Amino acid sequence: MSFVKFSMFIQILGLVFCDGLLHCQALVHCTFVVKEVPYTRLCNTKNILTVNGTFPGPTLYVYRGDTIFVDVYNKGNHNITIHWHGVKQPRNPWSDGPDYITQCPIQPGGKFTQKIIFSSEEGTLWWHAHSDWSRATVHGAIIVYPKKGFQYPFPKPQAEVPIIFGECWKKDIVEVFNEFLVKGGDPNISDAYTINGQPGDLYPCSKSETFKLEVDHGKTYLLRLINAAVMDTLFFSIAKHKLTVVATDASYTKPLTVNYLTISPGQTFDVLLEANQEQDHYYMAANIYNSRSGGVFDNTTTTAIVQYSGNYTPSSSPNFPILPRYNDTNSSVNFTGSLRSLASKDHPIHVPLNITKNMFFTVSINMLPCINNSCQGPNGNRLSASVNNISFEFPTSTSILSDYFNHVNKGRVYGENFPDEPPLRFDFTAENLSVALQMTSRRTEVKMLEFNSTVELVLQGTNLVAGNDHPIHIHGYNFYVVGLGLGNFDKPKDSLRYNLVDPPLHSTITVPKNGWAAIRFTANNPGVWFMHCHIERHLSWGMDMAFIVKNGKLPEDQMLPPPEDMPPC
Ligand SMILES: *[C@@H]1O[C@H](CO)[C@@H](O)[C@H](O)[C@H]1NC(C)=O
Ligand SMILES: *[C@@H]1O[C@H](CO)[C@@H](O)[C@H](O)[C@H]1NC(C)=O
Ligand SMILES: *[C@@H]1O[C@H](CO)[C@@H](O)[C@H](O)[C@H]1NC(C)=O
Ligand SMILES: *[C@@H]1O[C@H](CO)[C@@H](O)[C@H](O)[C@H]1NC(C)=O
Ligand SMILES: *[C@@H]1O[C@H](CO)[C@@H](O)[C@H](O)[C@H]1NC(C)=O
Ligand SMILES: *[C@@H]1O[C@H](CO)[C@@H](O)[C@H](O)[C@H]1NC(C)=O
Ligand SMILES: *[C@@H]1O[C@H](CO)[C@@H](O)[C@H](O)[C@H]1NC(C)=O
Ligand SMILES: *[C@@H]1O[C@H](CO)[C@@H](O)[C@H](O)[C@H]1NC(C)=O
Ligand SMILES: *[C@@H]1O[C@H](CO)[C@@H](O)[C@H](O)[C@H]1NC(C)=O
Ligand SMILES: *[C@@H]1O[C@H](CO)[C@@H](O)[C@H](O)[C@H]1NC(C)=O
Ligand SMILES: *[C@@H]1O[C@H](CO)[C@@H](O)[C@H](O)[C@H]1NC(C)=O
Ligand SMILES: *[C@@H]1O[C@H](CO)[C@@H](O)[C@H](O)[C@H]1NC(C)=O
Ligand SMILES: [Cu+2]
Repeated sequence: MSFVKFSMFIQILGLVFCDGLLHCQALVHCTFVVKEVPYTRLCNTKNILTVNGTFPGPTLYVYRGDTIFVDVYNKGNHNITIHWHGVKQPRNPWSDGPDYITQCPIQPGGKFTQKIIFSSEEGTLWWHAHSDWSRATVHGAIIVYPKKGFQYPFPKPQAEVPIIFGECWKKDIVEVFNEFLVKGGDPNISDAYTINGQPGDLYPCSKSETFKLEVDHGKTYLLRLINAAVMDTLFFSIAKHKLTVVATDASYTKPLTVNYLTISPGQTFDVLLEANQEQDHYYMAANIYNSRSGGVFDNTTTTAIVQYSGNYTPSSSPNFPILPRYNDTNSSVNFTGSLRSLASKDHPIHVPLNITKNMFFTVSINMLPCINNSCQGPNGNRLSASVNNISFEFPTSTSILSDYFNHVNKGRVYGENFPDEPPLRFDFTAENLSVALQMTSRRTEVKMLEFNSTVELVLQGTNLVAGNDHPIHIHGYNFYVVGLGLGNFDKPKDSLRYNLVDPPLHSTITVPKNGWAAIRFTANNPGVWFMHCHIERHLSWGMDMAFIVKNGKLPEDQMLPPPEDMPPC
């Protein structure tokens, strides 16, 4: 096991342009020079919160099984926490990051040393802020190489390139967030999507800085895709080139060759790109997959360029890829449903077959009564969201983890009665659902799980208020997606069609609009682990809950003690 220390400085800077991505290689002590670079994006200049002055922030490079330490210094003006997305952190929820779930925020001027324990992850992950919506600009890639001496389960690529999708607003994200809280409706839509921090040619003021990937004809490149967008699922494609998915959420898949892919906020894909077309320049592009009917959405398109090396006369403008239409649910579900685990001798899978804990959770958009008659949700209500009709309320005085660990009187900031089932069975995906069903209420409830229980959880989307896709992310675990479908889950019928042979292993799964996903995992990582929709407005509305996985009997099945420098509330 190698122990490496990195430092991160969070600062507010003028917008900076990150020319390529800045790296921090495991085992090598590296220094970043933080500097301000004048930059005008989307024809306006503003300040953004970053790590080390770059957007996206620095990439962390580690080997499978490494443990690293990151000293996070908050030199900005906002409370912040950092989450290591998709890193299971065995027995160590202390460094997981979601504010008021596992820690109090790092306040301006504060510092927190986070210990990040990698275990079976291998591939692409990412880190991001986990407090309010600051993750919009506070994020970066994590690349987990195979252990030294081991190879990828595919031919070694010529080069590896993080492709990080972002989403930005002309206004400060804090203003957008605060206005959203006050008005109780949908937040303003974004003004642009980005690839590695750049909106691309199709936006004003952005052409010259479009991200460019130079390729040699005949070589293969590993693209490490990360959707760090705040709200939106994206379709992605490269003109005239096929993409071969080889991993998702840092777990290998059977090679899946596609013309486009769908990537939800929170998800990552490792994708091989073979530079096998005519020497020329080609667009890679991403735009929204918006499953919600009606309403406005950001329908702009972000682009980057794939540029072949050599002497040739390129076509006058780059070829443009064909992307599915914004409302093409079939294309979205078809891609998600086509993924399979590699499930090889070197990369075996362990799907729980004997289930000891069955749960069924509805994920819904809801409404709350408006207390001051000025809310912008439907019928003057406040928009909200829930899991099993409980709209999650964040504690404010301490974290759930701290309360749990210190055996504070049960019920101080959370209850232990999160239900296994929704309070009411109804036709979840019916076209017209009564307003009475759409209302919800707010509470802080967790689900207690016995150590080592084998869990099946069916996540059911509903059509309350507005059916929508929900990319559900679970901290501390990844899980096998044994089934996925549209409509209401029908256990006798649908469970017969489960894939128990090579289901994909995810840490974020998109529950399709008016559809369901069935997942399985073994609850062998003790701690407090947040589960939430990775669409930020849904998270803020309460589409969240937490699991508390109890300690096992053996010392190695128990939570590690807290570090001494946990940020205070
Ligand atoms: C961030 O910047 C600090 C100070 O400039 C530097 O020491 C550190 O190595 C950088 N962190 C990473 C992850 O590159
Ligand atoms: C949100 O959009 C409205 C209408 O376009 C505009 O008046 C308002 O200033 C915007 N707010 C923010 C924070 O961008
Ligand atoms: C309405 O109530 C919400 C929630 O308490 C509050 O955030 C908002 O400021 C209020 N709006 C007005 C106009 O008073
Ligand atoms: C995108 O939205 C704009 C403004 O609402 C509209 O004029 C345009 O037609 C839309 N484009 C597409 C491709 O839907
Ligand atoms: C998608 O939207 C177009 C109009 O923009 C509409 O004609 C089409 O029927 C929609 N498709 C689906 C599957 O809703
Ligand atoms: C989507 O797929 C279903 C089932 O394959 C089919 O019935 C439906 O017509 C398709 N919808 C569109 C818009 O292609
Ligand atoms: C995806 O679409 C292809 C072609 O229409 C079809 O053969 C395949 O079964 C679909 N897969 C899923 C998972 O829907
Ligand atoms: C399944 O698990 C239960 C509870 O742990 C146990 O009693 C039972 O023997 C197991 N069944 C099989 C087939 O392993
Ligand atoms: C749903 O409600 C709309 C408007 O009230 C009505 O036109 C439509 O027929 C209803 N659909 C169903 C399936 O009841
Ligand atoms: C959810 O709970 C609220 C009260 O908190 C109730 O009014 C509503 O009918 C419930 N909805 C469902 C779908 O259970
Ligand atoms: C947990 O499950 C694993 C695998 O099924 C088993 O090897 C181990 O003994 C179990 N531990 C406890 C404490 O039950
Ligand atoms: C920052 O965090 C502290 C500790 O939890 C809290 O008291 C304070 O209100 C927070 N500040 C803001 C602006 O949220
Ligand atoms: Cu959601």
